[in-house]
Amino acid sequence: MLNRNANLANLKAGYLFPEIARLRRDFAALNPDAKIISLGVGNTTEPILPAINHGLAAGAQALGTIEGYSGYSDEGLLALRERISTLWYKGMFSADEIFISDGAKCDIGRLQLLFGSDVPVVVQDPSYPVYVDGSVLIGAAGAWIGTGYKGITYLACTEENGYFPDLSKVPHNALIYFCSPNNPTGAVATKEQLRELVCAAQESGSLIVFDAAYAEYIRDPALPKTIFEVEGGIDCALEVNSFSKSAGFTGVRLGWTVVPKTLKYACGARINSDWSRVVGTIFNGASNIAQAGGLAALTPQGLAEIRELSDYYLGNAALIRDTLLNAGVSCIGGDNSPYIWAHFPARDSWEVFRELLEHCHLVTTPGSGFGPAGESFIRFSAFGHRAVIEEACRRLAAYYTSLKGGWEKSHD
Ligand code: PL4
Repeated sequence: MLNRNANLANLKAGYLFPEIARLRRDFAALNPDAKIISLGVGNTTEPILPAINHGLAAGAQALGTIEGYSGYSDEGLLALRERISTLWYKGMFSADEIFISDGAKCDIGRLQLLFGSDVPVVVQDPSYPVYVDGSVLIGAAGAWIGTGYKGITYLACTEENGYFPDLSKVPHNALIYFCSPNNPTGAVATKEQLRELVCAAQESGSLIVFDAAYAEYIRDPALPKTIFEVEGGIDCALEVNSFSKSAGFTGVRLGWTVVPKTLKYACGARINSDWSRVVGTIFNGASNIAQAGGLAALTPQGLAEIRELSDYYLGNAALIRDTLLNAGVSCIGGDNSPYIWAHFPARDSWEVFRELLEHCHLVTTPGSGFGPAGESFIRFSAFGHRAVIEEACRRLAAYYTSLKGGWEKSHD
């Protein structure tokens, strides 16, 4: 019999989102008449808009013709890489610094192979659980000690620090995961804050993995959409991004990673060359149909559709946020991101999760699933059909009204 990879045994619990899906199933089995609404997993719900969908369909059609057929394209279509460079980065990267992927999450998992198991890992707390769980899988997280892993530095992002962490705790030569707009808090770092982050990385010899999966939700033009807007970012950061939440490609699967050639390891070798080697070895390229859709998404019409779709979800977010605020629940996010981060002081996140499921038949995500600083918070996702979101808001409002005296008083 084979030994189990010891790193797997180090995982504290099941992956957050399947756990939530399991709890939903259990509740539905016991309450078959309940009309459960999910504001939990950040999964898109709206149809792909026409110009982008036409790109996908045309991509599929082309495969049935001699001229249009294509096979493997490991590194991604040249035209797509060039368009991403032009549109997102003002042409500052050559095509061989942009790698097309099957999604940001998949690249985050593969990126961890570059740095081995000895690298100190830094995360915003709270943050998307893949950064921590992926680090556990490659043996970089160490043992579980109470509320976190020994090898991970958790940088608390709280109301007190405006959801931007104290960077003085970044260890030397670390891998820093930084997500803006942040999942789950919805907070977006300002340009000045990203400058601080870049300085902290440079001073500590660290590398930033900047996750910009929600950048298309930024509406405030003063807020940066990429780490490369900040001087020095190119020397200490790589960036992952995705078509999932912008074009509705959560199921189609398409993303990209920028690995500037300026990035080097301590030994002087180029990170870009190793990344090319890693993806060339264990990834066979994104679907050519998805890439045809990606190209369509980056035409003027496609970009207008991205805007329309993200506006729709931001409209949902505003409804949820206003409902919570009217009920006296303090929350942030939802203005430049599809998530609302709601505070339930002194409450256990999972307890609030169960309460919302039982009383409102709403599935949410408990904040503690995103890190220790997420305790007492609940993340509400704004992905859903408008009518469903409105119904969820009615239930929330009715529930809080029924608590007579308000949410906080009934839970003192
Ligand atoms: C549930 C900060 C969602 N099964 O679709 P991808 O791979 O291009 O992007 C995934 C991703 C990357 N970076 C951030 C993200 O928040 C996400 C998606 N997160 C959520 O509810 O937090 C979907 C989660 C999915 C998963 O595990 O990713």
